[in-house]
Amino acid sequence: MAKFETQVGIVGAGPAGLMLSHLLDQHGIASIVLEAKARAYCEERVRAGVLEHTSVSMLRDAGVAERLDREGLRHEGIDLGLHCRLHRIPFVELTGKAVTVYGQQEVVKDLISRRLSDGGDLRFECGEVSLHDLDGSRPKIRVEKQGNVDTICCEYIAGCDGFHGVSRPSFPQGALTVYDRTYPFAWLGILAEAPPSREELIYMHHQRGFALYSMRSPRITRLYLQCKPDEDLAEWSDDRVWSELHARLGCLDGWRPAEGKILQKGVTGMRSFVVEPLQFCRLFLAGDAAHIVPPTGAKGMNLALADVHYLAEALQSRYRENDARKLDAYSATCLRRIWKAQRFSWWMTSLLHLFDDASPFDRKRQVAELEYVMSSRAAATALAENYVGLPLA
Ligand code: RFL
Ligand code: PHB
Repeated sequence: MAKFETQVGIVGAGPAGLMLSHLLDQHGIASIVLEAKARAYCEERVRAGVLEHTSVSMLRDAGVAERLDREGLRHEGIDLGLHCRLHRIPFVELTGKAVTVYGQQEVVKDLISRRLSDGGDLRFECGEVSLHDLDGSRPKIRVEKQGNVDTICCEYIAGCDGFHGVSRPSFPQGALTVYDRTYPFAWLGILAEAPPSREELIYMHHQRGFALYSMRSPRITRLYLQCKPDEDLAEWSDDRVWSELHARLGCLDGWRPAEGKILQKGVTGMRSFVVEPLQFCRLFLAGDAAHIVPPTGAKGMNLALADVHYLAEALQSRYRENDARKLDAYSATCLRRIWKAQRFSWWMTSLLHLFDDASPFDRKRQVAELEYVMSSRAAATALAENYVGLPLA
């Protein structure tokens, strides 16, 4: 049984927890990061792939973008597809900004390596975590592993432990309001060893269901198909996946996604979820611990980074100037941006997917909306400015 002291205890070593620990360190604030999984697991988990302009700037300002700047793929637009007609949304022309394709696990690798080389205290495979004395002046994190119990005494705790973590359930009963929406479909995603055969992403609305063409690197493509929420992967042979991708993405100009060995296959559920507030006494939630967006707007990892930007700034004011006003405003500040990202992610999802319960009126309206975005500079600009990332301030 050992006792440790730190200023900020951070639960979770995803993008939110790692970036928070790094930003705090840059301001001389100590933290300990507790992560349930092994380092290799965190570094290999394939998830998000698109970084907003805003996130890239944040990673650059924090001095952790060296590899991102070398290996990240700058994308200056996306294609929207309607029944195999493609229409480009030119981000740079409309907003002056671009996005960068760079896997979440690469961001995680870069942050872990930087924290370790800076002497950071990251504890992987930490064991069972529980939070205590949250309403006192010294909240504690208890970590139990094989009968051994460590106690981390903190001044603040950051719950960055994702949707299934312990931080959100540690709020007292009734302290949180939940806003939740599930969607009647999911995404079947594959990672394929095939060089991208186009330079930009395609978001395709198709009568067989939505499809997304994406990529990770000059060697790897990432593709998704709208499927049932309870889709059985066993029914999806590699051949069936490719033939469905060709059916939905094959375009009138003769383009087809290049095939390659399928390295990974998975089904991702779709939901919109927010809790309010993000704070209980000295516990603060950030990232997926507080909110989930459907992946259609590519916002999840970006929102997690934005939350910890605000939290690091607030803790810095608290420690440097003994000014707790930003900390008190943390929840409201984040939620304003979170709800805008929620709205955008819901809108992109509603625009592009087939809804089984849609009436003929709904379907006509949906196609009209897509045609409007494809034909109006104002509508395309609204999409572009949300996709590249709303400003942080
Ligand atoms: P994470 O990454 O889930 O990290 C939380 C960490 O906490 C650990 N943990 C615990 N540790 C200790 N004790 C406990 N009791 C613990 N419980 C959990 C976990 O092991 C984990 O390491 O949350 P964070 O940092 O908030 O980051 C959020 C992002 O991971 C997430 O929003 C994105 O991946 C969502 N997402 C996308 N976001 C984007 O910005 N752009 C995209 O293009 C994008 N595409 C996606 C996505 C998510 C997807 N899936 C798989 C859900 C595509 C997909 C398919
Ligand atoms: C991805 O490459 O995994 C990806 C890209 C864009 C999205 C969602 C996921 O909207």
